[in-house]
Order: sequence, then structure tokens, then C-alpha cells
Amino acid sequence: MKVVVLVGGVGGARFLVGLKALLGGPEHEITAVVNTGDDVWMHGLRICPDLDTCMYTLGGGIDVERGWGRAGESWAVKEELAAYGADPTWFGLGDRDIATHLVRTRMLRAGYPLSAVTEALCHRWEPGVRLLPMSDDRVETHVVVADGDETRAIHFQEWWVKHRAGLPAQSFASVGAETATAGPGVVDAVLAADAVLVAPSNPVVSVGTILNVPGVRDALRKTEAGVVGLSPIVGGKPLRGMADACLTAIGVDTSAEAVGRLYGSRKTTEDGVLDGWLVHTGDRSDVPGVAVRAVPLLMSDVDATAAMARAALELAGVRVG
Ligand code: FO1
Repeated sequence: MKVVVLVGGVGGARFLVGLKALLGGPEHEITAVVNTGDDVWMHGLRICPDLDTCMYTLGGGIDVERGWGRAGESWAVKEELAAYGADPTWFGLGDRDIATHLVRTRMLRAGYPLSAVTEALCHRWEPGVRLLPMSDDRVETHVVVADGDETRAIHFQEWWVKHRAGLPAQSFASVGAETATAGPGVVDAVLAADAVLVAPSNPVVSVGTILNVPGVRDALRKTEAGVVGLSPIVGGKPLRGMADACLTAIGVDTSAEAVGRLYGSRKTTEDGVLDGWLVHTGDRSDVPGVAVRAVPLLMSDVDATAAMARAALELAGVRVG
């Protein structure tokens, strides 16, 4: 079976762990199309938070508590940078993590595309899931915020990490998306899939950004596979992270129903992507043209996450052994 999953960072990575546990076997192929809108240059290094979170989580190197960065991390370089007053001091690069960014940056500077660099990094981590950047082109999420009487746009990481999504956002822009193309293999994987899943990731800055890459939304609308999303909103709150601040900025309620409607129906809307929508038990949700099913969606452990993945695949019309 070929399954494609659109994913962001922590929530997406944890969902992939459950899906891999469910399908783990050479007869199945899992491809993750990973958001790279959070990527940023810091201290001359290219940081790809969502790719690294997926790679470390699936490869057993993640700091589980934090959800990002390496387990057993030390922070000597961060302290030294701060001692020089080298900006940005609000973004923490751990010593072990920096090795990943050094290898990536060196390969990018040598002319390799991000997809090839990611494949090379994955030789070490063996994530067991094909990790495809949504695009090899630079597409970055910027946030338009009010600054007194003026508005200005800042990089997503500045908004998310420095301001903890506390500066009211007016809108998000995927800078570079108009001229970007989908990463190698992305569209083909979606078109050849038996099922396409939308992970319980941030619907605006993770999934929304992937869908902004030309060709990706069309591929989801064209594929013969069933397309099923899992709600990242449970009981009116994000499972993790600050998705509520992102939804508010684009005028969408923080509810499973509103996010399902944001993604929309493949059948009955012009740009919708879903056939099915999984919500948490007890979260009523009516999404016109979409089959809605309620199951526990808490990702409390690998078994619970695998059960979610099974329910999503069944709703997409494929049966797991
Ligand atoms: N998140 C933080 O809250 N503070 C940090 O200093 C920070 C550093 C960081 C470094 C590398 C990396 O891969 C991720 C990092 N994150 C940090 C997480 C990241 O900013 C966001 O959580 C994601 O971009 C949202 O998915």
C-alpha cells in the first residue's frame, strides 16, 4: 500500500510514528510531504524545523519532551553566540542539532537541492518514511503584524518563538510560493497513492502552506486515492502548539468543524481537498460533501496513534491487514 501524508512538525511527526507502527513492513510505502515554510537562515545556517522534527522523531533522535531538536542536547554554541551578542539570541540551536544544519548548509551551498540533502541526512537516521520537502524552492511563511499604527511582516519563527504567537497576526504570506514548484516526487506520490492523509498538523502554517505550493492542491483534487484529514483541534483547542492564533488571524474558528470546512470537500467545492474528516470523539462536525467520523484523536501513545491512522485509512477506503 502507498500512503502519502501531508505533515508539519511535532503533530505530524508523531502521527507518522503511529502510521509506521501500523503499516511497518516492506510491502507498504509511506511518503511524507513536509512543510518547509518554517525554514529559516540563522547564523548562516539553513534550519528546516519540520523536516528535522520528522527525521529525528522517526529516527529515534528527538528530544521527546520538547518535541524539537536532539535528545541529550548541550548548548555551548548557543551560550557562546549569546556572549558575542550575536542575534538572534531568542532562537536556540543545540550543539548536536547544529551538526545537521552544518551538513545541510554545506550541501545546499555546493548546489544540491533540499530534497537531495534531506535524503542524504536520512541515510543516518533511517526514518522508515520517505521525507519529501514540499518544494526545493525557498518558500517562507511570513506574518503580517500590527506595530503601532503600522503593519510589518516578520518571519514565522520570529512570530512563533520570539513573540510566542502573542503579536496579533493580520495575515500570513507564503513568500516565494507563486513561483515555486512542488518538490521532486511530491505530485507523483500523491497521484500514485492508495490513500492520502492530512496529518493533525497546524492547518494554516503547516498544511495550508503545503497546499499553497503550486500543483499540490491540484494533485490532491485529482488523485484517485481517498483523501482524509485528521483534526488537530480537539474540544475547541489545538492538540499542541498555537494553531488557535493562526486560525483567528485568518478568521476561522478554533473548532474541528471550521477546520474541516477550511479544507473543504473535493466533491462539492471548487478547491476543497477532502473526502473524509476524522474528528475527536464528542466533537460534532458537519462538513458538507465530506464523510465525518469521530474516533479518539489524542496521540497519547504509539498504539493510540496507530488506531487513529487505521481509522483514517479505513475512511479513505483502504483496509489494513
Ligand atoms: N522552538 C522554540 O520554541 N524555541 C526555539 O529556540 C526553537 C529552536 C529550534 C531550533 C531548531 C528546530 O528545528 C526547531 C526549533 N524550534 C524552537 C521549534 C520551531 O520553531 C517550531 O516549533 C516549528 O517551526 C513549528 O513547527
